[in-house]
Amino acid sequence: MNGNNGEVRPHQPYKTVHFRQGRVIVDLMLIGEYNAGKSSIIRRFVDGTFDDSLCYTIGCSFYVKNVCLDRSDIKLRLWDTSGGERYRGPSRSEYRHCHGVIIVYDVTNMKSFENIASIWLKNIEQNGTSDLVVMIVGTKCDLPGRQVDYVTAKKYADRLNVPLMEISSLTGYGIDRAIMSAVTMALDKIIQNASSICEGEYVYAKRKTDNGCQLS
Ligand SMILES: Nc1nc2c(ncn2[C@@H]2O[C@H](COP(=O)(O)OP(=O)(O)OP(=O)(O)O)[C@@H](O)[C@H]2O)c(=O)[nH]1
Ligand SMILES: [Mg+2]
Repeated sequence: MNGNNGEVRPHQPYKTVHFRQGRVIVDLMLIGEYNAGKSSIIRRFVDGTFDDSLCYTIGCSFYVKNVCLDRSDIKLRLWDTSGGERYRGPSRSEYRHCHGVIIVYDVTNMKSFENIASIWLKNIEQNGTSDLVVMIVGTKCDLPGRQVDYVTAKKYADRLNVPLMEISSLTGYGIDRAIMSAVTMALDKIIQNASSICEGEYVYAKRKTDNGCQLS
């Protein structure tokens, strides 16, 4: 998979969304506790592989995969971040590159779940844009010794009105579904904010016209 630390311009809302030419870019950032499993999720989704000796992440870099949603090509950039003690979440300028955030916790580590409220959501509140879509993902659900049960986590997420899914990068369970749900949520927001859409067969066209947006 290709990491990239190059400059990426912050997002401006799309004036016209061109689905046909595959020019729509969706940026999702993964945040969460040190060792929670963020890089492994990206690796599994982008490369289809799992490495049990993955090194911790330093800084912030992105990985690209072209995905297809409702017959439209979308360029997905997944931003990997560090969960280390010295990094307590993305800065304002890092959030400005992104449409959505996936908060990752480890189901075998209660602290990684408790820190969602005390660190990661606070960080989003302080630095995130108002348009950011948020999803919570509990990973490593293949492992024994679970500390966070699904029902508790789901109730918590429901109270926040944020979707929650459990996944495993080792087995691949739930990975595609979780990432593609986040892409769909982000795309909905992009479309809501656009003033026109050039979509060909795109099924979102219906929703767009419902919102009073012009189709070209
Ligand atoms: N069994 C199992 N192990 C996992 C899973 N996901 C990650 N791991 C392991 O957990 C450790 C940490 O995974 P990373 O993906 O590096 O975690 P991270 O959140 O990127 O960590 P930082 O970059 O330090 O913030 C690695 O040893 C992974 O192999 C999973 O779904 N199942
Ligand atoms: Mg990492």
